[in-house]
Amino acid sequence: METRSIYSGIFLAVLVSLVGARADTIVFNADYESGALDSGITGLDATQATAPDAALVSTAYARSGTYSIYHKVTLDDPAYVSAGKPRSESDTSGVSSTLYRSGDHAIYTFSVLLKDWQDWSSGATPIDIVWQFKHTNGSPDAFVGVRRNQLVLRYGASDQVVLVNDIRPFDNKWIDLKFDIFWSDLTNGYIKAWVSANGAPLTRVANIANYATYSGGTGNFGYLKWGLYRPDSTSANGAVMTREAHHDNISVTVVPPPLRMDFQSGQYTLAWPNPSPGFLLQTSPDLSAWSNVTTQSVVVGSENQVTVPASEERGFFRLIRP
Ligand SMILES: [Ca+2]
Repeated sequence: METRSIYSGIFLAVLVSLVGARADTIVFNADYESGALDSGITGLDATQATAPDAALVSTAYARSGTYSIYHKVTLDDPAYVSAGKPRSESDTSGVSSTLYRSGDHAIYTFSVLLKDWQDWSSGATPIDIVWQFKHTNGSPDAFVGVRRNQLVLRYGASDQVVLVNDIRPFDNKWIDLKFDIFWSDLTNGYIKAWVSANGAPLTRVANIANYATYSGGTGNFGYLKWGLYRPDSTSANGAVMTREAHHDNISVTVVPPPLRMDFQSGQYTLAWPNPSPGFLLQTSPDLSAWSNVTTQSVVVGSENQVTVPASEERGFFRLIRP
């Protein structure tokens, strides 16, 4: 019986990791194929700007299917201003599946097309932002924008990674981006970034590790914004008056925290990082019907732990964010 229990434990451990690896979940996908400004997603806001062409669903360019979303900002025109700055941005603060907190791990993709993008030649160097990981009540945790003729990722206090060194060959071409981010208010966060311009292979361009990724603001969550935000661009500093961008294929894939298991003295201990906000431990006898583990987890060191008796010959566990 003892041998059998140990075997069962090993078998289970293998399967736990298998379930964990398979449990990545696409929780958000805006491809605009509904033809609507919210891509058919309740709570997805397209813009706060009032100009009729501040945000449009467009068939002029599409990374997938027929449609993308188009944003436009013209300086010195209040119809392209919101919250006091020239901007027109989609905003997921009303889409709960996209919100992130310290302890979350997710993979983000989006494609951006810089429409007839006028080159920078000299003078002031404002940044035109096309994507934000926006922390509430404060600065973004990270953002992507065009400065001079480079597509850059800004993160931390004022750190920067170049994503595309020269965007000038890529006017009206799609640039695909992928970010793998562990959000943390401690020093164990990371951002990995990949870029593909105009159909080239996806290439790793950033691997920023061991810093507090979740530290831009003091609010209790972050969300996503895409479009155009031109915080430093003015006609007085010679910035290009009108900028336009398309976005498509915006997705969020939630990666569950790693689940670890020990077997000792006839009991299984399941452990995963604390905090892991929103995640529930579930069990299944057959990988088909899943139910929540009702035993309350306890915090031990940096982990949540649940101990369950090894009374069944087999069983499966997973972490899931419903
Ligand atoms: Ca599309």
